[in-house]
Amino acid sequence: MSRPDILLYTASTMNGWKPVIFLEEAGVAYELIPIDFSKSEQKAPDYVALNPNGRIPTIIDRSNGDFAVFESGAILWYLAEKYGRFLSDQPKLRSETLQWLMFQMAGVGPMMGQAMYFQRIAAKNGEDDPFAIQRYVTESRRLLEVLDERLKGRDYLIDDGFSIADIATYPWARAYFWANVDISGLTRLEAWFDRIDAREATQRALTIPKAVPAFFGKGDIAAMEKENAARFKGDVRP
Ligand SMILES: N[C@@H](CCC(=O)N[C@@H](CS)C(=O)NCC(=O)O)C(=O)O
Repeated sequence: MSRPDILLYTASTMNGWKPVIFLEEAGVAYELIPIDFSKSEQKAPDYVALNPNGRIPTIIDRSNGDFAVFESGAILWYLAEKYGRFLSDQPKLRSETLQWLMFQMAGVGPMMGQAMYFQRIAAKNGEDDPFAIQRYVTESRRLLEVLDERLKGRDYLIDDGFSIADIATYPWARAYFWANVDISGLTRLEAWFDRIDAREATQRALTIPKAVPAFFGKGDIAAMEKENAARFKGDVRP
């Protein structure tokens, strides 16, 4: 059997799941190499040669001269073009998809990521900063309100259906619990969660390489918080 074109380096995190969701939804064969943060594999020189940011995810396209792509938004865009899925060819819809993809990459991800960092990592390692927490949680809520408004009269973020904008945004927004962001009143956002919660391929992707139910308010939250805080202790006191 020939090797799949796509080699994916990833871990079970919000950014790490994005390419997994794409590949599972598209039914594309891929090879996965899990990156173990506890061993700092994402900082190993061979890996940093592929991903200069020393983070996950990264893909290699073996059918394109072992071309490496880093940054989860760029990876989704690359895969969408390669496989002709989840990105419209119609210029306006295509632009809208990329606008909402950028909105996730520049807004929802970084703000919710910092909300998570200050509460789940910094505070748990003795650096409690209520001002920073308030700032990032409030900004995250504002961004989720923008999504809620966008979803008025729409099933998905873009009018022609499930797209890379949804793929990028869902793992972050859906982890509102882990960021301690209140979503009360955001009924369209919740309906969009329900819609994607019902997508079998996306839900399967959220178990690859492993499921982390605590991000979504389920399972042993205290244990995950402890593990997560210990794993990223060096991001608080190097
Ligand atoms: N903008 C990057 C962010 C990647 C990122 O922050 N990845 C995190 C996991 S969600 C990571 O690799 N963390 C490990 C570390 O910081 O060393 C992307 O979207 O690909």
